Amino acid sequence: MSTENMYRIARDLYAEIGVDTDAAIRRVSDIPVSIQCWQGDDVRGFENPDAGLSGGIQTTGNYPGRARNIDELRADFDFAARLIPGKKKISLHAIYLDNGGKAVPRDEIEPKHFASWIEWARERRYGIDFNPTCFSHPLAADGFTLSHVDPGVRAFWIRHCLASRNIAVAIGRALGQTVCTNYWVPDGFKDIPVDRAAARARLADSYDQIFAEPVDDAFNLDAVESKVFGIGAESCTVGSHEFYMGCALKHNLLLTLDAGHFHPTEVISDKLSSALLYNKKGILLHVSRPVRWDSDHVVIFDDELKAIALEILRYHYEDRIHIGLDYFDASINRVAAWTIGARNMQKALLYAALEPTARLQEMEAKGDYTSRLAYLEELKSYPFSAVWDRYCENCGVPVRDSWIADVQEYENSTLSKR
Ligand code: RNT
Ligand code: ZN
Repeated sequence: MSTENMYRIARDLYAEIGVDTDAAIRRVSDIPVSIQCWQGDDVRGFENPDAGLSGGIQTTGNYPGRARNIDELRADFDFAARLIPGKKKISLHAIYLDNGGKAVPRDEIEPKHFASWIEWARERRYGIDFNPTCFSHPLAADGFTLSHVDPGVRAFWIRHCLASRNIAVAIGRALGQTVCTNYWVPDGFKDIPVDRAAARARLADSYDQIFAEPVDDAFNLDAVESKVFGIGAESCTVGSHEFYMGCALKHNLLLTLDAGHFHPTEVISDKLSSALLYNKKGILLHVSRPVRWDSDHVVIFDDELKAIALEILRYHYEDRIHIGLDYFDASINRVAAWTIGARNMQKALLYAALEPTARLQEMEAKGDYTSRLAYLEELKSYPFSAVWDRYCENCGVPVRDSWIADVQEYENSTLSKR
């Protein structure tokens, strides 16, 4: 059925509460969402796909069809991208390098190892984000990298981060866009340490070295990601939230907030307006779905996802909040996982763009909390889905559930043959 009639009714209904649905669609079409490459192959990469995933993060499940090489990953990503509306970036990790079959030590990676990614992204008008990979490596096997007690190991990871930053700047220059480079290290203690202070001082010193030289903001923005705990590092995470709040302010970096990296009743939607007051640079989001722990489930259209989107749009934070997805589920079709999560992120942004925020804020300012609650609840049953369908149609991507059959077909013809 065509979206036209339903959209017309929805547009009129939203107009009655002062919301311009066409403007909402235009607004959301301009917000890039960075999609994590690592959903496609269970965070293995191409450095050594058989090396297990380490660093206290885990993919569970063995659904058939994971991408085994660079061509398969790109083909799968392209397939998903055709099903997802909106502006896209791909977030790459250093281990997704194109080394032409020749092993390159992680502290020697160069922009040329990402040249084919740049060309691929340029043709498709995708932006790129970047991540040094400080896990799944023999020198990270004991759980420490940038805070390692051995100066030689620590120096190796500093060189890897510097090499990654250099690659990110080169990508940004080549594509004429801004890369967000995210630093996350798994460093932490399984059991209660007696010198967490020294570990944190070493981590701080590593970042002093990594961020010593400024780079051009137009091409690269560095971001640092905290965490509360990891598997095998339950007692103390060296790079805690407080650590990185200070680190980001000191070095003028983006603060990365991952939805799964806080205590289970804490939500990142509430943190944005506080963090941005003091951190003028901005925030990188790792939108994820923690189920009881940092489980990295596929993002669904739940209250917290809507709250994140609402908080971004209510205060016009689009320029300072960079939206990235970070989840990895190996128990379902991975192309579907990409599509479901990214469509949901887009859906939440559009949902937020349809809020009559100024009116609600007026009620709140007057102390009329009754009306605020009443309207917030009534808004939930406005015909949002008709606007969403229209947005998908405008973007030339499948409307409603029609994409599911496409993915099943791709599974039958391609993924299941791997
Ligand atoms: C780990 C962090 C980190 C990774 C990716 C692969 O807990 O969330 O961002 O998930 O870099
Ligand atoms: Zn993350």
